[in-house]
Amino acid sequence: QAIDDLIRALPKAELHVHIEGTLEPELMFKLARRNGIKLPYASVDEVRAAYQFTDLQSFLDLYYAGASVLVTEEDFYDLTWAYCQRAHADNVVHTEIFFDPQTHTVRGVSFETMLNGITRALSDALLKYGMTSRRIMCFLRHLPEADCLATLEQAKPYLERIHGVGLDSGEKGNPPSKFKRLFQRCRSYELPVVAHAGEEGPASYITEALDILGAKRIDHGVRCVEDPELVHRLARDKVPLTVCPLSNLKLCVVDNLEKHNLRDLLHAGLCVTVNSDDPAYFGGYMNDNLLACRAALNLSDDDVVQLVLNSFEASWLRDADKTRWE
Ligand code: ES4
Ligand code: ZN
Repeated sequence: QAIDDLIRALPKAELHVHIEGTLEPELMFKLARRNGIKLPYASVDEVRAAYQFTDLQSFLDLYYAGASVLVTEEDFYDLTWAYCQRAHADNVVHTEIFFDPQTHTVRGVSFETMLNGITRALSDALLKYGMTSRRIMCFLRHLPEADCLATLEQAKPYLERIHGVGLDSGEKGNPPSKFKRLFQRCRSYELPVVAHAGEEGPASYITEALDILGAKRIDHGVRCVEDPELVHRLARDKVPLTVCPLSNLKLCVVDNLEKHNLRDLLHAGLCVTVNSDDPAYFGGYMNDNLLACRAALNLSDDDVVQLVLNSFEASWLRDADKTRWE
């Protein structure tokens, strides 16, 4: 189909991808062997077979376990470079990558190790592909606010290399209001804020992310439809939503892609974008997500072009002072 060729050919920006979620089973095994770590799986096929999730938590358990193979700077480089190559194949020309320092610092992996590996791969992607990027540090919301505040203090020497902050992990029972002081401090450091909200949690978490955390972009946000006034506000204020359709499907946020509200939200005038979230776990990178939505929701050429334009509009690409050519 011509529209599918258009999807593949268009240059795109990815705004919602967890670098730890790009760890393909093959690389997981390679790094486990390299670091002498024993995995609870016998083969790559066994790992893939385990990826049958019932909700966000059932995924997070495997995602955090998988990340334990990431130890050295080289590991973070290999992970990030593999993602850049794969994203480049999808004509992703700009990417804003989440990383979860708390997943690694608890195991004794330093900020220096993580950031050096990630940064070096992203600068190679700029040199080799012309791919621009940003790094967004996410806090794990299942942990106490005090732990997150300590992580922010640990990050202080590295803020030159961190373009913004986010909030991820288990949403239910961990409302944005739990992190009011943390994000107040982030804003005092002039770090732009994004937050996962309205993925599994209620629409009120989206409102809290905007009003209490000062989020300028909402990750997922699909449950906004439960509050029509909020939908109106998101459209009026052009608050971007970084939607991840195959993620929503794999984590049973929607029963099938035909029922996804992406197209409705787009037609309601919201700045909706399509992203891959944790592509190694959810079975699809950027183009897979767009192609699946095109088929399931019968998207038009105009819909596809609007989604892609939105990805650049919602990006931090035009914050030119934040472009660092390292
Ligand atoms: C995540 Cl899909 C999703 N939701 C919340 N936190 C996450 N961390 C990695 N993937
Ligand atoms: Zn996410």
